[in-house]
Amino acid sequence: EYGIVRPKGYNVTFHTNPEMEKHHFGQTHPMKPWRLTLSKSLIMSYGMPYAMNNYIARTATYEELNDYHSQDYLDYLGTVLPEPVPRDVDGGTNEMRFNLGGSDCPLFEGLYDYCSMSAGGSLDAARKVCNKESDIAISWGGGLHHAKKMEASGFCYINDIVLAILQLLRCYPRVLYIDIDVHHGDGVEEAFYSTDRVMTCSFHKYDPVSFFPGTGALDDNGPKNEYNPGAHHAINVPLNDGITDEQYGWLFENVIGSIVERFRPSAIALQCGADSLAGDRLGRFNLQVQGHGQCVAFCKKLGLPMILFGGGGYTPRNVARAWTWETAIALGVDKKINPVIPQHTPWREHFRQEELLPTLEQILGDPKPNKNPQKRILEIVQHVQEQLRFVQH
Ligand code: ZLS
Ligand code: CA
Ligand code: ZN
Repeated sequence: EYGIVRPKGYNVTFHTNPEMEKHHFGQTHPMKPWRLTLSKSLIMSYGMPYAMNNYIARTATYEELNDYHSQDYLDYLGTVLPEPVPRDVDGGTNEMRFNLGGSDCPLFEGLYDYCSMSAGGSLDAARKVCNKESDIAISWGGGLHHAKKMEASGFCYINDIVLAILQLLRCYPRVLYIDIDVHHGDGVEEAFYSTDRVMTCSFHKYDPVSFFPGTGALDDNGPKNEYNPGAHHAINVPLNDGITDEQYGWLFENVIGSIVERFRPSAIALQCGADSLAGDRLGRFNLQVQGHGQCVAFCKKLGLPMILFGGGGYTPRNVARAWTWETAIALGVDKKINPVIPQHTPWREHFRQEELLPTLEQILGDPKPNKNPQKRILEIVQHVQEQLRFVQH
């Protein structure tokens, strides 16, 4: 009926938990877990579940979360209720200690369950890739790249990516982490600052004063000292407002191509934050679904085992479009997708017919002026090449 068949000898696994999507950060908060429901229903409308193995993500256990996060932090995260009575503790409240309960990282009903489901999906994905049951494993509910060992940050409480990469390191010697969310992947970078088995590479809007989190400058490449094997293993691609598909695609292929040549990763973890799309409520770029998906297509062509994570994305219908398109790319059915939205798509009213998939001329958002001079783009590529010379091969 859909013309979508299971690719022979190639396994894509899809990990989601419908319970996760029911959580709310609060009325005005930009993070809307129901964007996952919207994405999944569009993916289903195209018949894609027939071509992949679908799993309900487990909730991660306390012990699993403790592989990265501290007990202090987890214990507190597990006991806090919405709007807790502030308690006085030496040096401030626990909310202050762990950056919880502010407007970015509010305390909401079922917070601990939400976090353990997001982490559970990404851990399941990593295990399937480890035991070769999956060539590409998808965890759109994960990708929460800002969470720290003992601190919540930027809508992220538990760093499912760090936990998943720790799993991958049990069976693969070297993992390349790539982050195309519009924000800097600071939490993942920090977690692997001192190992040469993980190289991290984030593309992001960079403005140290006015754009979150303010880190990820071009010359931030990991602490440099002779005792740190992780030096030079953090790559940052700081960008300005309005970057286009063309520039971004050229940069991505150059930077990732050079990294792969030098670092020779054995697996890839790709965070596909959709807030780098044009028209995003928090984003600043001009990327279209086509350009965003091109990054996934390029990584797939490398032929390495891979996990695709979600991440940011604050204009829900565009998030659904991008992650649907990228699921199709993972399955290798992107050429078979009929751009006409199937009649029976739930929430069909969220999609304007002509806007759905990049096979039709679709422009997301009002184009912003491009503040990325070509000279700077070349400078970035040159700096990355110089950093890579320090990497052992
Ligand atoms: O990468 O910029 C900040 C920090 C502040 C400014 C905003 N106020 C509320 C807190 C202090 C300096 N935070 C960013 C976090 C962005 C996280 C991105 C996550 C990810 O995509 C991965 C999932 C930020 N930008 C925008 C907001 N916060 C923000 C916008 C609107 C609102 C509503 C709810 C809360 C308060 C009003 C809020 C936050
Ligand atoms: Ca990024
Ligand atoms: Zn983001």
